[in-house]
Amino acid sequence: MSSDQVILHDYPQSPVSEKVRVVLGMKGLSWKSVEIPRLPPKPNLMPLTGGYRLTPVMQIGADIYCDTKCIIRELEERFPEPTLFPGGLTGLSWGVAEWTDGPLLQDILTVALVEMSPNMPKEFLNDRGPLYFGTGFSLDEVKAKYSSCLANVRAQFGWINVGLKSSKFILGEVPGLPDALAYYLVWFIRDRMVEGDQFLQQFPHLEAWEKRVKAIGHGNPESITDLDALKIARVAKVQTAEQADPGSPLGHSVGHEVTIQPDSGGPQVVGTVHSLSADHISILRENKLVGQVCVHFPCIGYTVKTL
Ligand SMILES: N[C@@H](CCC(=O)N[C@@H](CS)C(=O)NCC(=O)O)C(=O)O
Repeated sequence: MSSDQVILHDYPQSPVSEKVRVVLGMKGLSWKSVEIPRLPPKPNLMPLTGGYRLTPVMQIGADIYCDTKCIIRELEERFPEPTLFPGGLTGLSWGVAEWTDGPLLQDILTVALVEMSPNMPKEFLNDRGPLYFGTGFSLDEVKAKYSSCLANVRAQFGWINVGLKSSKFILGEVPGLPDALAYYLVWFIRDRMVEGDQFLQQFPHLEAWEKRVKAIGHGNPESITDLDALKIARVAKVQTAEQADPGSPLGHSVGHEVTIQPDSGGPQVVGTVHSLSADHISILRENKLVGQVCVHFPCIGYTVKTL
């Protein structure tokens, strides 16, 4: 197996994974897919991530990438052509992610949860409610925000629609990261909103673009089992070199024992700092099922504490 073989731990219904699947399609990659459970426990993912439970997770040998920011950054690094940043618009594209994965996603999560709640199994609601709306989650409070969130989505999809009047993709004539960032949200609304098809009809340029992005596809995925993925990690060596970040305002240093936790909550991952930059933090961990792995996180959206 090539040392760059991408393994995505995902499940078909995951919108955030759809963002990465589209990026894999843009890059025309052949990749392996491990279908993981939609609810914890995820017993054959935890040895790789050390407790991180969100979806998707990317594995390349014994290197484990948590969060789509980190995954996409690594994909661009390893497979630079075709670039996700046509015209060199790297900074702007990551800025777009702060909007699409932030306030726009939050509006859409409100709409989707309310739409799905009548048919949602109790254990799913009990998991996703606090995950996306905090520990004080109340379905009634989320329902009260439905109309204003739908109005927000309408306004923001309207901006994208207008922008697509005169160009094939968001940045111009070729696809780039902002297309994947916006597409997964349209995919999410179409799939989860009962009248999603009707809602989206008011955005004709966006719908035409949606077809173009869909046609890009997902590259060439092939299913493997979670046990295969654990074995691949076990026989691989960590590829990431040690890297310090003397400018870290938080004072993190290679060799420190730290905990890393998503700001949205969930278990802390414990490990030894191995590689740092303004954008990422990578830690080394040991587990008897997989040996030594390097687990990578973005800095934004995660809290790191030195032990
Ligand atoms: N910031 C994370 C968010 C990931 C996320 O919220 N993913 C959803 C799936 S679409 C999730 O993890 N849901 C709970 C689960 O799968 O256990 C990222 O960009 O990867």
